[in-house]
Amino acid sequence: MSSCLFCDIVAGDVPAEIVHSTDLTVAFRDVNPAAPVHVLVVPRRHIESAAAIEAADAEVAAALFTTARAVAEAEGLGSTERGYRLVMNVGADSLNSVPHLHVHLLGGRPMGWSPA
Ligand code: DGP
Repeated sequence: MSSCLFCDIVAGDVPAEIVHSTDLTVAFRDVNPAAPVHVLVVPRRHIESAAAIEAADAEVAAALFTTARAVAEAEGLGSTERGYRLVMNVGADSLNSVPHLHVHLLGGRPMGWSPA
């Protein structure tokens, strides 16, 4: 894909505060945080959204969640007393704005039942 913001962050062509990376994933802080901890976990390989995940993507899909857990633990959110929220937006109604699969990891404050 020629112009994708998160592909550019993964490639190092757009700066971001990267907090964790693996062979399959990169995690970086959201530029517009909605919580004290707001990290985006993305696959290195371009996948448009959660709605585009196929069975062959099982390894990378699992890696998104294991990376999110590693970030949460590193940010001090790993205990059941703290915890965190994972959000994946799909399509216009969800306000998905960047068409590269990403998991929002939100935490550091109690949350009500709203997206963030
Ligand atoms: P979504 O609305 O689910 O597509 O979330 C996209 C998120 O990406 C949004 O919370 C803001 C964040 N974002 C947009 N542009 C940049 C950027 O250039 N750098 C970083 N770190 N985050 C960005």
